[in-house]
Amino acid sequence: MAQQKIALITGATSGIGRAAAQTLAQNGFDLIITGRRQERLAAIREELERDCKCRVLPLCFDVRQRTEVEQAIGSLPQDWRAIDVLVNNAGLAVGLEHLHEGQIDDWERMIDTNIKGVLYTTRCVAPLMVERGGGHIVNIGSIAGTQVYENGNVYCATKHAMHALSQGMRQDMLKHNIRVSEVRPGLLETEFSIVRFKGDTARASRTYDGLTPLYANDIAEAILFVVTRPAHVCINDIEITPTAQASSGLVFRQ
Ligand code: NDP
Ligand code: 8X3
Repeated sequence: MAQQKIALITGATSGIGRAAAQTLAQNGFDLIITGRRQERLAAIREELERDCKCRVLPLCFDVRQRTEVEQAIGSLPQDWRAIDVLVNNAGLAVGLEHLHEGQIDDWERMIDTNIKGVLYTTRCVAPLMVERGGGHIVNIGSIAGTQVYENGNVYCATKHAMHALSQGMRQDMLKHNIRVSEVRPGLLETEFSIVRFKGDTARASRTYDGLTPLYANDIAEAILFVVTRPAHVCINDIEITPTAQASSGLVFRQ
């Protein structure tokens, strides 16, 4: 029997990553799920192994910590090293202020997670794909990767970096038969705004007042589509917004 494909998803404890884990598990993938919240990883593993009959390996690490990333991925058992799909999803926005009033610690968290975390993870996983002669990297960018909105300054800059890195990866991986795709959502209701507003759930929920946002499953379905195209097809870039959003700064609220 052919071995199931293996997908490694960063930030699988919540939101898009968690939904992608479930969707890929339901569609025949074995999964390496990562995040910092150990209990959530354990619960998701149990649920997916029970409901989807797939194999799930949890790896608990902080993508900002280079040695943690290297140790976690370096410690993968041989039969988990054949990673077919890497979903670089772990990421966050923290704060929403004019630049001259911004919190420098918030900027560091976003830059370290959204840029350096992606680089550390990709630097560990891509060589395994090169060794095997193929693979697929799916980067979760954002409409904030091509547009900028007031107060979004540093978050938008990190997602612009993700957009540039996606294109750079595609060029560098070309001769290694590694596809690189970017999926770029707009307004989407997950724990994202709760994190951005540092636990202020009332403020977080106002982000979605008067409109139907995207939900994590909408993006999980797009990820599934991207990774199940025939081998000669690479979906380079998909931008997805709610119907009520025309651009970063233009939403229609009832
Ligand atoms: P959630 O907050 O629901 O999920 C974020 C995930 O990232 C969690 O699993 C979290 O896991 C993980 N994560 C965050 N920081 C770290 C870290 N330092 N190390 C390891 N894992 C980390 O948000 P979303 O699902 O919405 O966000 C996922 C991606 O989608 C992000 O890259 C975000 O920028 C992007 N995005 C989100 C949009 C939105 O409006 N929601 C729109 C466009 C793009 P844990 O806390 O357990 O470590
Ligand atoms: C998150 C989308 O535009 O709300 O990446 O910042 S946005």
